[in-house]
Amino acid sequence: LDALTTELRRIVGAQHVPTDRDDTAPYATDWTRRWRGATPLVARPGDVDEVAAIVRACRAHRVALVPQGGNTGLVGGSVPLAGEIVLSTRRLERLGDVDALGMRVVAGAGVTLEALQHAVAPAGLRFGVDLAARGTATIGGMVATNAGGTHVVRHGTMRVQLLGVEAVLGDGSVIRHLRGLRKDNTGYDLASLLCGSEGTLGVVTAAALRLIPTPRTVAVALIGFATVDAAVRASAQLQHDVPGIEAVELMLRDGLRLAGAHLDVTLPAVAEAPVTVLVEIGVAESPVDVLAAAVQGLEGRVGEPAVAIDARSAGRLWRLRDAHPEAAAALGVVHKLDVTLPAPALAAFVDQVHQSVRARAPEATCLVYGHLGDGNLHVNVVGPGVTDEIDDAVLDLVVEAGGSISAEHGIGTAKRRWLEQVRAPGDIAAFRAIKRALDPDGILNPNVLLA
Ligand code: FAD
Ligand code: 2HG
Ligand code: ZN
Repeated sequence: LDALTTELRRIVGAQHVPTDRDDTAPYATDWTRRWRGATPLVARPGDVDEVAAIVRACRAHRVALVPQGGNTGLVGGSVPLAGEIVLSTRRLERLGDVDALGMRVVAGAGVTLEALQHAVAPAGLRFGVDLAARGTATIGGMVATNAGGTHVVRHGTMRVQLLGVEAVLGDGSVIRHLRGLRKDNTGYDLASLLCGSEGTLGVVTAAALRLIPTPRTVAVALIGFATVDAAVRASAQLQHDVPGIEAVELMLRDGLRLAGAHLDVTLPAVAEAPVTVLVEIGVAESPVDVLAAAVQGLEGRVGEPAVAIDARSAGRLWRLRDAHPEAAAALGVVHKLDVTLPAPALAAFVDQVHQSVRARAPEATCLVYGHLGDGNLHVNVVGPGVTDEIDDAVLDLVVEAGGSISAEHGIGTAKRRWLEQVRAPGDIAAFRAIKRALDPDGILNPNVLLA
């Protein structure tokens, strides 16, 4: 390791290879605090050549590395759990000029989502993926996890925004396809392959990204319902009837109360409903009329919806939704299950999951919220008696219902033991063949995805 440290210091400069425990500790614990490891050093390269040199050095010394961006991942994939070194991409912060005509931009892997949002806004453009960790999550990490977030229902996941990547593969070679054309059928789609690979195939160093026009007007409504079933039906009806649906998010009364208390804000009256749905539409004209008419037609509603048409009050409603993970984290170390359910099975699942947690850990808090429009629920379980057995019980329910055990956060370390049960043997064999081809010595993120 001493020889490797010397070599890495030569590559990136000594100041970018911290080895003191105090300096490396923040890189070794994840956002949830559930996954804690240790690392002998962190390497912080400043460009793609340095990344390639680091990967080659690690390969020569047979030392594994964990790529890390903002360290906001929620499945334990971004931290060194078995003494790996950490390759931090945060210095890869170069952001290219915004191409307003082609509606695209090239961003370094270390650019935060928020920095990207600020950079493209003056051109009347925005980025199709948004999530509450925007201040810290990086473009590289979002590519690596195929992040979803709150606008997938309209714009798709990270993969849909991706026009190309630059990356260093596990064998130290560089792939680069950053022309960023909308249509470009010239061979295998390596960007798509790297997207969602969770740092196991290559270190993403830059991405060419699709941008979208900022809608002229936006309206948000928080609508109350008596049951999850009514909310599921409303979600489908809204998506059928209303143009420009940007988000359809689910919250339950206890989660909203917790978020309100965490933010120290008064909740709108509709928050008293057992179930609430936050809907955003982005359209050219008169969003209020469109939304009001659509809301009137929904069955199973409770109370008067809170409606926002100016950015400040829309922001206030969104903050209640965004604060859910933070508010849950304030209760302790949260077990997070990020799952997709088929729409017809979603309401029953919400009941079953509460029952299942109550039976196993009666004093635990179980919060369910998420991206209703995509059938993506976040089950957060925290408190006394929460064990891996609860994770298993929840994921069993998901599999029985024909859902997915990972909607948007990935497999990471947290769900690795589940992968072989949910993917066909042929799929797993193909995964392994790809892994062997691109990372022949298995030095990239060895604790993640494949056992
Ligand atoms: P990290 O946490 O650093 O890494 C995540 C994974 O990607 C790890 O496996 C890591 O090894 C790998 N990786 C990171 N950078 C690279 C790179 N350059 N090349 C190769 N591999 C790399 N996720 C959603 O999908 N939707 C949400 O709505 C959402 N909301 C969130 C809200 C909060 C409050 C928090 C804390 C997290 C949320 N997340 C959400 C999870 C997280 O923000 C995403 O997974 C995000 O994409 C991670 O980005 P990051 O830069 O922090 O990556
Ligand atoms: C969200 O949608 C994030 O808020 C985080 O994906 C979910 O913390 C979670 O479980
Ligand atoms: Zn989410």
